[in-house]
Amino acid sequence: MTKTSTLKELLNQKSILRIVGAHNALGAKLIERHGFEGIWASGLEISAAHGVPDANILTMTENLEDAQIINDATKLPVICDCDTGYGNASNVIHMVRKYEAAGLAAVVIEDKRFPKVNSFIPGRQELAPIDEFCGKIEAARNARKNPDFCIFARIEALIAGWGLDEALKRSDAYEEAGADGIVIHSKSKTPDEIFMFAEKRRGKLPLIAIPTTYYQVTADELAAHGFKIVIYANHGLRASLYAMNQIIGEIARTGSTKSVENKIASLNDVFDIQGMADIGEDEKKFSGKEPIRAIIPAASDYRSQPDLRELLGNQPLSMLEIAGKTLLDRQMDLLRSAGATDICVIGGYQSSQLKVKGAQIITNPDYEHSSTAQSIMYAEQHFGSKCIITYSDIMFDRSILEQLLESTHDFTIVIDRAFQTLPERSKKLDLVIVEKTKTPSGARNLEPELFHRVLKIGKQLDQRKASHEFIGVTFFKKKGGVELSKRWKEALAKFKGKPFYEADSVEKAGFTDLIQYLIDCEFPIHALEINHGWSEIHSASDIERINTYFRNPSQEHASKK
Ligand code: SPV
Ligand code: MG
Repeated sequence: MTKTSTLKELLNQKSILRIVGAHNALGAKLIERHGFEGIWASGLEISAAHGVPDANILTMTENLEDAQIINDATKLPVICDCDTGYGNASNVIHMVRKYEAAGLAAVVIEDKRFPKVNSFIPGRQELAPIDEFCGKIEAARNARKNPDFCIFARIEALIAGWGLDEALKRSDAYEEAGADGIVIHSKSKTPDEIFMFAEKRRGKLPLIAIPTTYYQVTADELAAHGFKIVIYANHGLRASLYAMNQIIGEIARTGSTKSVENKIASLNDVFDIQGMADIGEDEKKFSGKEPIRAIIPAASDYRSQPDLRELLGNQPLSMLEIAGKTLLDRQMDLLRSAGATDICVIGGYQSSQLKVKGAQIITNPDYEHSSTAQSIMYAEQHFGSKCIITYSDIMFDRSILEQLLESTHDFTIVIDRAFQTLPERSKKLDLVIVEKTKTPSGARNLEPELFHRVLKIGKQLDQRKASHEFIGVTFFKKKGGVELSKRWKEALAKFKGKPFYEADSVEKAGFTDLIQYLIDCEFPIHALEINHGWSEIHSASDIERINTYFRNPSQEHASKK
């Protein structure tokens, strides 16, 4: 349904229509939210918003542009204040064509001389001769394509001090000329003269009141006196002028915004009225690019590692500085450079010391009695349709993430085959056994075999049988995340207080225990095979090596591009 027919339909209903003035999209949206039936694109509001007097200083084009912005922001029909029609009958013809084509519901033209001034400015309120104004109404009728596009005639006789009889005479003439409604404007402090007008006029056209000076009147009283539309013409503008003045003044006086913070709309209110939520939804639906999320479980207390105790003091490992930047910031840079937009860090030990910009921090309050599986599951809400998990005690090359994000599998971990060639490390490694490759022996395989199917994962696997080491980086899609949540809940219920794979109890399960559970539940876990390109940070020598790597600018450039 077009807005012209909406307005026509509303006019056929019995009750009075309540219309509120706006000068921009924000006001229009608020008016709609509060359940009004339409919007008045007010000349006073629009000119004030442009910082100029309401005296035909703005051109028709400028007024139309703002009316269109208002119209686009709302489903409500917009009735446009078109002053005197911007000139003579020829200007009115052009104006009606433009306003109708723009999808506006109605125009109001007033019977003053061009250039007009606002009706509440004393002095210069000059009326146009009746015939001349009737000519404008006829021209407007003639110019419109759709008879539902309303042309309302506004009588300024009471404003100009010409009295009730002149107003009534004009009402008859304008109805005769084909107007669709009559605005009877008044600057009286009471509604008596417009009530008198309503009682005495002979015509049948819908009557419109603009109760600016006789503000005590209610919509019901106006309806009872035969009015069909009430326009609260300028209250949004005056409200915002008042509020802005108060707040800006208070900031000037106090030298801070502290005292005004709870007197103003919150940023969330602003985002809400701007439709930020819709944008998020639209982007999800139409951008074709799923947002990449990331989780960094950083809850562990590493002080039990002698090398780290001294370096860390009582900081979490993530706050360790590596070549002038914290480990956490380096991981954030890496994740962001691979396209992760939504990063969540799970704190635990000294989580208040986790300082990071642009990431959400969630705390695992039970970090001392739980482990990585529990910490990761604290961020369950964060999984989404593409999610990277990276342990907080590793650094790796960006190319690994790029390859990982190419995985077509639901759940992919990164495994390194170089571990077998390295000297033995003090820490127990997360070992992996993958399915043997299916390539017939002796034949070449054109496609590189990057991804393997994981059969076993855990610290207690036989090192001679293990083919790879899990580096602590995982990527899963929606199905993988759903499976992870489901199996975690199931395991918690089934193994409550009991050993769970390599953990003393399910509550203390490591992430690899949970992955093994998924494998045993026949959920396919795949692995991206790499050869070096990463390091854990567990000892003074690890730190030294990584510092050197990042201090060498050519290497840093290569890894960050
Ligand atoms: C306007 O809002 O611009 C009007 C109504 O014309 S009033 O200012 O009350 O005259
Ligand atoms: Mg006006």
